[in-house]
Amino acid sequence: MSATTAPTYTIDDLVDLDAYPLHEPESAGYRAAVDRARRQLADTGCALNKDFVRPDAVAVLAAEIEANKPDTHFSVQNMNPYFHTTMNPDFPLDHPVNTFIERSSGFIPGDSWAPGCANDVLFRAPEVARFLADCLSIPALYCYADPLAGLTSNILDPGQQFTWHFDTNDFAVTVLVQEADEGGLFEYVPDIRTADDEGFDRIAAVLADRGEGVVTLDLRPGDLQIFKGRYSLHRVTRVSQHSLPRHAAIFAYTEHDNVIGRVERTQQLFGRVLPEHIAAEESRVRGDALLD
Ligand SMILES: O=C(O)CCC(=O)C(=O)O
Ligand SMILES: [Fe+2]
Repeated sequence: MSATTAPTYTIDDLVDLDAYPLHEPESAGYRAAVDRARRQLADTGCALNKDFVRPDAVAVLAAEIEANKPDTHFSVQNMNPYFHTTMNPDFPLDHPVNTFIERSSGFIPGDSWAPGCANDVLFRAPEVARFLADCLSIPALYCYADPLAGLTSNILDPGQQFTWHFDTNDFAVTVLVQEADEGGLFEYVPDIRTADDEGFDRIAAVLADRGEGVVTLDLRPGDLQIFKGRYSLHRVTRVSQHSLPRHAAIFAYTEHDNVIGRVERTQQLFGRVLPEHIAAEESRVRGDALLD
């Protein structure tokens, strides 16, 4: 490797393979890790794989995010839990559809990462995808094919918050890389809606800060979080003005191959769309009838 070649990483550089033997899926250690995650997912819709990333690798992930941070697309908007920003006259004024709260955060887009960098290797490693699929009890997982939203980093600088929302993808996988020292907490309400019940009353209560069942996750740098964000309302609380920024690596996977994001959402989160997004919009087949 020449001095000018960027380092490339392998899974054993990045993951604590003693605690999470991803390379030995028949081992007792692997089964134990999968069983623990399955129990957590069944109980709360969220599996927390503590210290999944090796401490020295967390520092590499952090340095890559810091280096790519100038590419962050920051945006501030008042949005409802479905990422909409305009009133809908079909619903009452105090309805969740017409409740708009500040989201002020940024994303480093998928096309910022050098292939072979630590964030990219961790996201694309087949061992990681297999482990995640096993934890989720599904046959296989594919990297989200979206060129901007597949591998991202969610950036919350001091003063910023990511308000209550649902994800478009069924599962989200997050590695917290740098925690805020004040604020920036991940909060969620497990399974507040289902594919055929929007759960508007429960959601309205949470948005009004009198919700039931809000869980604050004990998420620390290096932890790998598996989260069912399509049905669980969630947010990142405001990072205090004097805090360190909060940086998380977000790995988006799908159950089907070749899934790509909506034009409107992509524009909202990344400030631009690519030709792939426009082409996909024309041939889209929806999996459910939820608002979004
Ligand atoms: O930064 C996080 O921990 C998750 C943020 C989030 O919910 C999202 O990006 O959809
Ligand atoms: Fe989310």
